Amino acid sequence: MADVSIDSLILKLHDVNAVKFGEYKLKSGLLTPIYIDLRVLVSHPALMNQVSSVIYQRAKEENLQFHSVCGVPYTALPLATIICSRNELPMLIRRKEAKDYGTKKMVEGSFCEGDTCLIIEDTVTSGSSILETAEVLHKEGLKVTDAIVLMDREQAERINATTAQSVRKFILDNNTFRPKKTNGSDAPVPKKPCVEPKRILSYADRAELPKIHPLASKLLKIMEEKQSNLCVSADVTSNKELLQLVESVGPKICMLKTHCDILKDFTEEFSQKLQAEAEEHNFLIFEDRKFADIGNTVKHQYEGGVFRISSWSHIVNAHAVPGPGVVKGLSAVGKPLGRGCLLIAQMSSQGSLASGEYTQAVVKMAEENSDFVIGFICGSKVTGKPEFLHMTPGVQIKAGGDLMGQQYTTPEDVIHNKGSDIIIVGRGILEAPDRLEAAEFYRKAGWDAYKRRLGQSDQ
Ligand code: S5P
Repeated sequence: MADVSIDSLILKLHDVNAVKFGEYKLKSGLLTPIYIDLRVLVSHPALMNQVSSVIYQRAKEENLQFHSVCGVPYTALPLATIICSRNELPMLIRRKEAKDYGTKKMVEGSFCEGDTCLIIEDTVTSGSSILETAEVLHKEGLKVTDAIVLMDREQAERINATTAQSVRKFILDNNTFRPKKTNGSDAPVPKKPCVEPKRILSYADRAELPKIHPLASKLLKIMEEKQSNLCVSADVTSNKELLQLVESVGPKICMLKTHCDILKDFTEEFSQKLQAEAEEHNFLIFEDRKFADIGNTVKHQYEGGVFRISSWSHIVNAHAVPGPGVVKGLSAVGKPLGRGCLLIAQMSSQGSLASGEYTQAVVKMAEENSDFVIGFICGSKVTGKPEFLHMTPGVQIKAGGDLMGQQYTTPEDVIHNKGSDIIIVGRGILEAPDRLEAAEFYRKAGWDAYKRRLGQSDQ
């Protein structure tokens, strides 16, 4: 790769208005002699190549050791692509937003757990977008020890000179950035060939994790024992029909999901019968109540009223919209009883607002309350932490949806491609001519997909 003259690069950046000299007012009100905006770079391929070369040279000068490169979206993404393509380095793409239900892995590309990833960024002010990217990579098990930044905007904007010489100085002086909030060590990591693919833990392995919640562990053991990652969504309207359904599909499922408020004749006696069925057939009960109020209110809704949900349901779920108080309220009732909660990180319905940053915030809330939150309702894996369970509704073998926004995806897609753990199937089974046969079909489809995920597809 040809050496790039920094001076000529600065002049060219100036020519395309990526760097402007003059007097510019910052958001803070201060005046600065330099203004930097590298987003225009994509329209100037020769310049893109030069900037990429400067960044890569810097990585070589610093003798940085890494297995892959990730550009902070969006401006640095094409820069990382050029660097990786020219130098035949593996690249990873960090998804910035994951808009569509179920499409999101947050990091695209192949890597091994513990691999080191170098972050590339065009400009930096506070470093927050680098840290954000580093956190996403960390969640997936990657180490981040270094980031290369073309320009430090804060330092550039503070300098008092208007000459290219000064710009040259800060490009050369300030473009290796060490994210502080990472768990990775600062010591250079020896580059090792990625011989072993990232090992995917089995349900049984996860049941034994030291930090696993006892209820999550119990569910994972049931799944392994019954070879079932199927949860039937018992959306029927009478106690009798629900109990008949459970007697029939009980042996096929790891969990039964209820909506007790659609039952026309719910009684305490019925809830006792349901618990007995759960005991007999070895499954957990998940009341899909979707709590979404302040802590004090959900506490009453969970414990009292007609349904007394906490007395019979092992698992409940909640929206994170109210903030962590909703978990605190539920936890006050459920934790002493050994219950667990799922947070709704994404929804299967069209136009759902639970995506992107919201989903990320939900994951954070779960991590901060892992003594009660055992997992997520989601379209795909939202965290790399194996202690959390991922449960996905909107599953049917035929694609499509209903007339009210429901969107379906297949067991193979949910479990194998999207990395979720449990398929939740309602009408796919309830509307089948033979519910037991349909339950066995979905159990097998979900389990086969899980085996393929583990790389045991021939079993
Ligand atoms: O995002 C969601 C979350 C849930 S819990 N989408 C959903 O469909 N659900 C629930 O899963 C929904 O309330 C219903 O009980 C079930 C899906 O039913 P199906 O008949 O469409 O499979």
